[in-house]
Amino acid sequence: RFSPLLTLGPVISRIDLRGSSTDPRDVLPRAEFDVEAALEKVRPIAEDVRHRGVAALIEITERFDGVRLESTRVPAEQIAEALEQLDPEVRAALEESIRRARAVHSDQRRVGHTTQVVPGGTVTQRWVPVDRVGLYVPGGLAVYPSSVVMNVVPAQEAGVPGIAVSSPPQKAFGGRVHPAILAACALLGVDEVYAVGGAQAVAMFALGTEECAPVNLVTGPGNIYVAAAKRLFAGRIGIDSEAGPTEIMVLADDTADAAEVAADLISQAEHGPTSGSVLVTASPLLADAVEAELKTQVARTKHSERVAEALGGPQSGIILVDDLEQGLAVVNAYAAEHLEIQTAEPHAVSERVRNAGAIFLGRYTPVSLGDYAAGSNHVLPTGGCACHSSGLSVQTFLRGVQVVEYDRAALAGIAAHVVNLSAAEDLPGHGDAVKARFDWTVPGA
Ligand code: HSO
Ligand code: ZN
Repeated sequence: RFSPLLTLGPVISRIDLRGSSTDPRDVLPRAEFDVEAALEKVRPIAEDVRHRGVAALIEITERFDGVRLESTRVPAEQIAEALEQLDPEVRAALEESIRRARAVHSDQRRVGHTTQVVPGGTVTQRWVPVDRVGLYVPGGLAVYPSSVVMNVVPAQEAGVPGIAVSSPPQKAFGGRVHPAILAACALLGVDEVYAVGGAQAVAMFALGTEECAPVNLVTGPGNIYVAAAKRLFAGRIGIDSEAGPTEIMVLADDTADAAEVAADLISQAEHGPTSGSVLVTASPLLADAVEAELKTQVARTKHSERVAEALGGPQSGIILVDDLEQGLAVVNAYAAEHLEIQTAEPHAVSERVRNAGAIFLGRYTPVSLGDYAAGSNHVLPTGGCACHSSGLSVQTFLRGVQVVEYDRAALAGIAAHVVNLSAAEDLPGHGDAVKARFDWTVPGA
């Protein structure tokens, strides 16, 4: 295969940080992902859905997806049919992926805990699933039945009673949601599916329509318009983090295999031209070898054009560092969605990583294993959000509720402190609410 992009310049840029104290964030910008600008386009869509519900969704879908829907809800027969027609090998793979994800996510369930603060005074932390979630599954350059698994399994393991999925209808599949996505829903026992994509799907979930009851929380990755719609409705509903383009950072030393590292960098670049693929190494030898491998592998990979664009973009690069120490500084500053550690002692190195969405240790743990079937979740914080957010888990779908109970003696024991603090904040009514229980006199207050 010949890709014209490959002849333009180096397959990936080289950034030499050796002997320099430059902040790596300055040399490796994230791909442009201007959610604010997308908000302008999303607002009128949201307003239309608010006022006209299903009629608006049908019109918007016709405009953006070129599909005229009868109803936004996918009929049960279509879901069943998709499962019947699913390739048996894909079915077996999805079933194993679901099994492993369930094993991991069921272990994440939180049990409530009661703390006895003083005799007669307790605080119980209770974990309650949200009532209803909307899970978005993108269409676009690829289809993501695996993302159905990654959204639905933690919601189910959290005990969410109402689970709805939405995904854009595909012209190429007779105007239906992609059959692999429908089949994944069927395997997971999800029967509430909508053929709506983009910002309009988030608006449908957040506002509700004649066909879809409003949800409490929307999760799942999507394009910039989906991210903008999540931002628009955040507060009214809960959201997971706004998903940006996929990223992989590989921290490697001389012990790494250049062909494998190159294949891993390409695997995530395959998601689209704005994906970020970064190698961090103190070994110029490995850097050269990976670059050479990228050249040959990019030329023969199926989606070479978008892979070449992603690798050639300013968000990708090979970063040369002095040593592991500086490599870790780069890793922690970048806060990658996916971090692979391909070094002699991956465990020890991993202990020193503070910022990463998920960490993949050693040669036999490529990111693509995690994308499909490790049991881990593949909906992870991108764009540096790993320094404050986590990937999807059971916890995403739970709320903590504190249940507080003090008896008379326990309240008496703390009453003076409450009254004195309320006076210090000039909120004496707070203190009075305690005093009222003790004939308005509290010793020591
Ligand atoms: N790497 C993507 C997930 C994915 N890969 C789905 C393939 N299918 C974001 O973590
Ligand atoms: Zn992937």
